[in-house]
Amino acid sequence: MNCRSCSRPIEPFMSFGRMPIANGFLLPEEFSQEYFFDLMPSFCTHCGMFQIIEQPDPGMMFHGHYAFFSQTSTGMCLHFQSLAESVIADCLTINDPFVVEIGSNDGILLRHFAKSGFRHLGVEPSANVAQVATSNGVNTISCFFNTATAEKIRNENGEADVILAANVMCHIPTIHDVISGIRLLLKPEGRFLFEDPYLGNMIEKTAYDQIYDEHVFIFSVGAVVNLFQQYDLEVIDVLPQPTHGGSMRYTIARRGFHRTTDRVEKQLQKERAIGLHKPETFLRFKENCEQSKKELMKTLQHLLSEKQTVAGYGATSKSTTIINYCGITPDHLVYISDTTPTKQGKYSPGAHIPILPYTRFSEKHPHVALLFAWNHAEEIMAKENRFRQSGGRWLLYVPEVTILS
Ligand code: DWN
Ligand code: SAH
Repeated sequence: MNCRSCSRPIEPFMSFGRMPIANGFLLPEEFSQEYFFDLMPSFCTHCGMFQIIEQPDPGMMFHGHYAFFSQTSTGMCLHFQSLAESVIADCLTINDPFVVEIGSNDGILLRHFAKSGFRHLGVEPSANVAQVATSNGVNTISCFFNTATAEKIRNENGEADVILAANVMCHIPTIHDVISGIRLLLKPEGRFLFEDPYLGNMIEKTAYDQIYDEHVFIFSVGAVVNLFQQYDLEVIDVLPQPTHGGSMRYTIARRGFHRTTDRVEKQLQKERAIGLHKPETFLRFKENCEQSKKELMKTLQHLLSEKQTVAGYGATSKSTTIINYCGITPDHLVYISDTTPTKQGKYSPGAHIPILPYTRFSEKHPHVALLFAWNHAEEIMAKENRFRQSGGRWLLYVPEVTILS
């Protein structure tokens, strides 16, 4: 296997074992045909790109019944409102600008541009979530973004002033085709802003649940600089974000068109200081994952032996890695509650734990709730304060296995 960024040979440094499609919630009649692949992370010692070796075909993950709808979190709605406001103020001051978003999902970000009357277009292959955006007045085409899509958009609308992408660049294995497309579509002085979960945070918190089929890459600033410089594009700014457990926002532009902030070099220095370029860092991460798994299973076994009811909270994509790597079964978790109607009534990928509406959780609290949506902890704990007041306990596993009473 060769690195998807620099083409040098790469090897896995660990295996999480056989994994199902992370968002592949399913019905009992589908259990026997469930698809599995080997989830093996790898780190390219040449260019620093963290990636998984094998990824299922994109069409198996992103299709007409994709299970993740971005607007299920109020915190994320506020985050994208604030991103839209800063893009409008900083990048769209010229006459009749054009904004393109890659992976626009249900329109959580683009709706702010639509509402303010800006020319905009979302590119979203998962037709069901794209349909939600369209029905809310967000211009969306349902296809994968690549060079051919970029050419078509440019021919029909002209070049883009800004291209946006949140939590999607890390999903796309054919990254060179995507960057060629961005270069083709962007005005010479245009900017490409994207954000994704940050490798530094994942390593620091042992948040290994960021590793699943959709996340073919987990980026660091060093790896992103190396990737884009192959296209004479440079990282002109980086800005850490609290979203999804710790993300990084990157601003990319054609070399020489914009000033680069000091933050880029500072973050590169920080990455060197924490050893993000060293294989030893990933071997330590592997040991931390194994330790975290042991502690989580010890805690769940103990709760089971004490006859405590444990339910999962949030049927996240991330939970698929935790559940299947740790060996969590319906004996440990009676159900997982989730607010997404299309996940409810189905079963979790691999372990087949029932997904129930969150009303089930509030009507009859379990003794303990395993918080799979830990990245939304603040929002969820505020909303569910009755759970704790009535003696319920949250079980967390990031950054370490802890029970909050
Ligand atoms: O990168 C990705 C990010 C943006 O979203 C995608 N590959 C897929 C997805 O990842 P995820 O499923 O891990 O995302 P979340 O945002 O952690 O998922 C939250 C889940 O929890 C949703 O199914 C909704 C649910 N939820 C809930 O039941 N109650 C969420 C909140 C905030 C709640 O209060
Ligand atoms: N931007 C949203 C959605 C992230 S989930 C947010 O931050 O909440 C990832 C999204 O990217 C999915 O909706 C998926 O269908 C889409 N996607 C995956 N591959 C893509 C590609 N090649 N081009 C455009 N979108 C893609």
